Formats: sequence, structure tokens, C-alpha cells
Amino acid sequence: MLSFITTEQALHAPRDEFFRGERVPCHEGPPRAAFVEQALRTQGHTLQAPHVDSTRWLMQVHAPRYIDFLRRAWDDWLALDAANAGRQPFPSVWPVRTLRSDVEPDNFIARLGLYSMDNGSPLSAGTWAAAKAAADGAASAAHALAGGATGAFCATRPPGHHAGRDFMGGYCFINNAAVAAQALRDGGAARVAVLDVDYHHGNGTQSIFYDRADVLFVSVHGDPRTEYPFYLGHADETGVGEGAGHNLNLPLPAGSSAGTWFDALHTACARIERYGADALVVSLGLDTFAGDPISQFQLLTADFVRLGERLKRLGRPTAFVLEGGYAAAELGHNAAAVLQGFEA
Ligand code: SP5
Ligand code: ZN
Repeated sequence: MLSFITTEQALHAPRDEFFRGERVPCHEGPPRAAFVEQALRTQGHTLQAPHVDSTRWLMQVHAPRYIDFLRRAWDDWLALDAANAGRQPFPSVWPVRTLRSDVEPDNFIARLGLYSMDNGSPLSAGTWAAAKAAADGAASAAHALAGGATGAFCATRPPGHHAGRDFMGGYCFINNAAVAAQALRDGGAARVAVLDVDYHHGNGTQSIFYDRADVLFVSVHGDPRTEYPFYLGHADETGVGEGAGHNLNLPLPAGSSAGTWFDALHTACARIERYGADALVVSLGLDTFAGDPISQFQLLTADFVRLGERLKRLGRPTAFVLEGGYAAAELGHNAAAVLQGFEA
């Protein structure tokens, strides 16, 4: 399968994140993409650098002031104090209910809070370069479908599905799946489905397309009552306005078996068939793996082959973008398993 990977991904390498009030090494790091690259090469896939500039689509799915912030964030951080080169900024204040988000403060940490849903999306020097390159990779995969490919994959890193129109969150900065979906729409696909199989609900993707009927969002994920991102992903979220009926959430209890998960996948696929999608974007989170250190579903590597086979049966041109998956050493095998099933 035509696959994309970026060298810039390695430039996004924050050291720590917070867990229960303590700093712990970041789960989302450069080795993830390196393991994917290695496994795909071993399986005989060709990996290319992205060749499509995603700017026009990312400016459609994100707010210009958020993108301006992200592009300059590290320079602004350094401008506060040269010693910040060795420190990570974290937000500490957020405009929750009753507070204003229309006025952008001057203070850097206050702006970081304005444009963040959590403190779990650490920045590093190369975050913008890596995130922009990943979005270019997602657009390149979409472009390959427009050129007639039945499937294309991008080892997008950093991931994207928690990033909303004007905020980062959950290790995500630019919503790569939304960029791919918008690129497919602009390339002539009348109806695009986004299927999100990451363990965590794709709150960013859902919110970006929530009032639109031209992009169907379907997600199978851990129940937000107990699992991140907690504040979105319930079954009663079905879309608004023109988008009414074009959002389907299939939350499952933490600990769910592969059998339960595949039953939900069947429901998700039936909805995509009924919608009549001209193209499919898969937010390919592999943190549903039994060995994932931060998630609690029970899929094994062989199940990822089955996932690929099931997606192939949908018979739609399919762009895969990598989302989560934190058992880094197994991540490559699991990604390769999906592509193997898709191509079988
Ligand atoms: C793209 C993606 O998968 N983002 C996930 C972000 C999850 N952030 C919250 C992590 C909470 C970790 N809880 C660990 C419990 C196991 N010790
Ligand atoms: Zn995830």
C-alpha cells in the first residue's frame, strides 16, 4: 500500500507529561513512528515523504487564530526566557463556563490554556513542523485516493483526532483525519465517512463535522463516563442542524473483549454502507491492543488483520491515518496487520 511517513515527526519530542500530579515520560514519542516505518518496510510497503501541501484544508477545519498560535508557540515560549529551551510549557488556566474565549490574552500560558482542552498535549521545539508535516501526509494519502488508489496510509505523528477547530488535546495539534476528509471533499467525493477506531473518542473530529451532512463521523471507543476524553463521545450525540443523524458513537465499557468490539465495528460499517460514502478516512488508533499501557480493550495483533479485512469489504477508497497506540514495540506489527488484512 502507498504509505507516507515524515522525517519531521522526530522534531516533536516532548519529554514529560503529567499523570496523577507527577511528571512521567511522554507515551507519545518518535519511536512510535520509527517502529511503524520498520514494520511496514519489512512487509514490503513503500514509504514516501508527503508531497501535498495541506494548508488550504487545515485552514478550513481549524480557526486561523489557533493555527497562528500553534505556528509561533515555541518562539513565543522562548521569548519569555531563553532558558525555556530546556523546559516544557503546560497550561494552568482554561476559559471554562462563564469565562470569555473570544478575547485572546497576551500572556503566553493564558493563550496556551485558551487553545488547549487539557494539560496532556505537551509542546516541544519542533511541534509545529511535525504537526504540519503530518497533516501534509494525511492530505497526501487523500490525494492518492483521488488518483485511483484503493488504499493509502500515513504514519501521522503527532496524532490528530482530539484536536478541535481551535484547540489541541490528547497529544493532538492538527486534526489529520479532518484534513484528509476535507481534502477528499474538495477533490470531488460528495460523501466522506470518517471511521475512528482509536480507544479514545475522537472528540475533535466529531466536533469539526458535527453540523455537516457531507462528512459522517462514526466512532467505536471506551465509554467516556470512565475513559478519556470524558466530556464527549456518548451515544446520544447524533449531530445538529444539517448534520443531524450524521454522527454515530458506539461507546463500549473499559475491558471489552475483541468479540464485543467487532460487534460494534459491524454496526459502524453498516452505518457507513447505508450512508453511501464515496471515500473513507480511518482514524487508525491502535491503542485498542491488549498490551496498550494506557487503554483497556483486548484486541490482539491477529484482530487487526480482521479489522483490515472488514474495512476492505466496505469497498470504498480508504485513507488510513495513524492516531494512538502506545505499546510502541508492537505498534508497527499492529499497523502492518491492518494493511495486510486490507490488501488480502
Ligand atoms: C491520540 C490518543 O490516543 N490520545 C490519548 C490521550 C490520552 N491522554 C490521557 C491519558 C490518561 C492516561 N491514563 C493512564 C492510566 C493507566 N495507568
Ligand atoms: Zn487513543
